[in-house]
Amino acid sequence: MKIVVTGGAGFIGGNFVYYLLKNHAEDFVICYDKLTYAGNLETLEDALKNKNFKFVKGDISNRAEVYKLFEEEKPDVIVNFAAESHVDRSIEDPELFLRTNIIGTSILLDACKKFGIKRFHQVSTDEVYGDLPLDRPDLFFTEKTNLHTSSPYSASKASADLLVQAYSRTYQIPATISRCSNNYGPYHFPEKLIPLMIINALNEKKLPVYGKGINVRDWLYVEDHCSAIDLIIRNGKVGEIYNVGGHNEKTNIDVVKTILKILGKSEDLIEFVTDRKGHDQRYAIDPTKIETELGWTPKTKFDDGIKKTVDWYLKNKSWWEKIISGEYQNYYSKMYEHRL
Ligand code: NAD
Ligand code: TDX
Repeated sequence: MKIVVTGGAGFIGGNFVYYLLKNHAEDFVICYDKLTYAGNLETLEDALKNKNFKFVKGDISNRAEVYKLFEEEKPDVIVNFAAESHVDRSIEDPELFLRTNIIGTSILLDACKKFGIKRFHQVSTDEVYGDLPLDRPDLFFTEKTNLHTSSPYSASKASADLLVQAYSRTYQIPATISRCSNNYGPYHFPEKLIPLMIINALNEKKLPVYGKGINVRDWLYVEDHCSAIDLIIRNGKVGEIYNVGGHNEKTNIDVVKTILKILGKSEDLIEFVTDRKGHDQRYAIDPTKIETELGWTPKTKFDDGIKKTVDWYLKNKSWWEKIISGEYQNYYSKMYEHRL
């Protein structure tokens, strides 16, 4: 199969490229990526040496570029990871989120309709379900939970999901959707909680915890997300949605303390700062459907995954040092100075 991975120069897309190259030598993988601030060709350095891999620079919201990709490559499968993915950035400036996440997805779907496709897979998120209250640990998101978004980011992802469902029904695009909980692991951009805290702790900088740090996220090691998507594109039923998560709920403050403990750093580095606007309280996925229908199970326990992740950041300083020495510094001042 010829598989196009959009957004493959980012965190999860990059890990998915490696997952495919390692587990499916029979497939040919194309990464299609605009290389925004979050896209990094260094993430794909080893993939670029593989004869079964090719990189194409392009924007999913540029119709001419997307149609050219389809004309030239005639892909069998599209896995759409390409997105603006950071909630805090969406709160500052929503427009780009609408263009990339909604218009971009619609253009990919138009291309599938025009040129044909065997499978279009949309990588969505648990954030489309909104949040759950902290005092109801018995509640979980299922595929039947109503969409109820909180941030411009989650609203744009929910809109994209609705378009995928509409194209699937109206034009018979063979589409599937996965909605995963928070990922962590190698190549995670340091604007997100876990890599930001690891890197700040290594640099003896303060660790900015929003609010009281009691918000809960359901963490999944990125390779387990990749194995779920791989199963869905091969065995998943067209038209279906699959929730992906490993019952791994942690408060933010617990995650931060765990990272400090692994690194042997003091908890005095923690600094409670102004909360995120509209901050979702708790995410928690019920993965029963993908477990029972497709036999998916997550392999990495949080205690092991977080140690592997910290270790990766220790061994790959050159990957993140280049990122944090550039434009990232302006981003950091803009996002964090006013929170103190
Ligand atoms: P990321 O920000 O690390 O990577 C996004 C990638 O998309 C980058 O390589 C970027 O260059 C590329 N991109 C952005 N706009 C583009 C455009 N217009 N055209 C082509 N490429 C473009 O994001 P991530 O954390 O790897 O998330 C990937 C996908 O998974 C997103 O769709 C996100 O909504 C979803 N998701 C993420 C998580 C998570 O915890 N990170 C959880 C569930 C779902
Ligand atoms: O500096 C910080 N301090 C802090 O307390 C940052 C960056 C985050 N937080 C909190 C906010 C959240 O409660 O940590 C939690 C996790 O924050 P993020 O890493 O920004 O992730 P989140 O908002 O949960 O969204 C992530 O999971 C779902 C991804 O970024 C999304 O792309 C995905 O859809």
